[in-house]
Amino acid sequence: MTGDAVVEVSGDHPRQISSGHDASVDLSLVIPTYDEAPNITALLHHLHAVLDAEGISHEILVVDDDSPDRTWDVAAGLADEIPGLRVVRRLGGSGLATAVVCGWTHARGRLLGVIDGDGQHPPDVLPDLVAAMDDGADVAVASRHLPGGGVSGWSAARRLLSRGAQALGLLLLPGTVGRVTDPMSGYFVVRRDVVAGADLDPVGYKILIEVLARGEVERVVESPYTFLERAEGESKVAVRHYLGYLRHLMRLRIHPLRSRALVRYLLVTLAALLLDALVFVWLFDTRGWNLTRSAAIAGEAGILATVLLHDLWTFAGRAARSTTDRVRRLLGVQLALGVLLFGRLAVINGLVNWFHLGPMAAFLIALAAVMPVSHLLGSRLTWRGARS
Ligand SMILES: Nc1nc2c(ncn2[C@@H]2O[C@H](COP(=O)(O)OP(=O)(O)OP(=O)(O)O)[C@@H](O)[C@H]2O)c(=O)[nH]1
Ligand SMILES: [Mg+2]
Repeated sequence: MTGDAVVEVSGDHPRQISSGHDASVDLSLVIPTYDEAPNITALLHHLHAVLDAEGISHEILVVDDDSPDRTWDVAAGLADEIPGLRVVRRLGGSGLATAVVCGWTHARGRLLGVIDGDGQHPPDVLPDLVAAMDDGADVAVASRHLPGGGVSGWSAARRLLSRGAQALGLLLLPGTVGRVTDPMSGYFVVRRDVVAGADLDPVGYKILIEVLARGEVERVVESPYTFLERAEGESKVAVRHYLGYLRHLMRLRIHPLRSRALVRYLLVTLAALLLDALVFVWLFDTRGWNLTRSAAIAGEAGILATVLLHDLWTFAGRAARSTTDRVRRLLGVQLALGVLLFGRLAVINGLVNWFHLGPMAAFLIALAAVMPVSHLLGSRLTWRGARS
């Protein structure tokens, strides 16, 4: 009796969240489940009642990893009573965070949310989160660590582990983990377009960290809540989840090395250096201009090429596109690279005057030594908001 409410998908489901949404659905709430049959019915009724009472148009997507206790089947049995309920039965896949992303790829709403399926996240906080989103937040997080929030019935060891994990996150990813009081929260709402272009690739449990690290997040708002005790069923938290968390942090730490943005970064740098060299050869060799002037103008050409290419290509669609932003970036790169350009001129002159190198050799050495670092540094500083 699974009915039409169940969609079966395979584990290696695409991760791309589309940018288009259905105007009639405000919130798409995903509930990742594994063996939550004893909890899911009460939770679904409670959620539906709260959202209905608040007049929030919604759909609820239960994403179940083919639970042995047939949670998906139990949930699907409620589809007639709870309009907007859909069940995704994932075959051959596992993991809380990827289940959430899978649910979001099936979602139709303007806002994408997530809540645990075991009743530990009180549904009554959901309207606060949606209200924060309506007030302009990019992400609204339910937090245990704000005044008014907390955990009930956690042992000292579990509190310590949770805080330890947070501290580790702060150490490795301060710019991401430090943005919220409760980065471990599995209860939050995000605007669709914040994650639509992002390549979400989470490991383990901590989907919020993935969203904060890879999404286009400007404004985060938190609401306090108390993490309730699990009513029925068993926790799935195991030692491997702590290891998974560590792997997740490391992956995000080095993620610029894997991202498409970095490849473009490097190509732009290379192109700028090439242009720099060509302009220098042309001015110095062909036109016969003096060394310092040729090197300065060549360096400037490289800087302008960097700004232009990053804006039009590397971060196209990501960085803010207004003229003011462009001017701000141009000035930023100019400042950062301009200082190093002076350094380069000094190196060139030093090599020629003190080490008696030929001007071309001196130029090339300075180009190779100073400019790649400065281009990367300048780009890094200036496109900070682009979060590569
Ligand atoms: N689809 C799916 N859901 C999962 C998976 N692991 C956990 N979940 C669900 O994710 C939610 C949170 O998991 P829990 O095991 O309750 O983790 P927790 O709430 O941090 O820990 P406890 O306080 O011990 O319950 C629950 O709804 C689980 O059923 C998984 O591999 N796949
Ligand atoms: Mg739980």
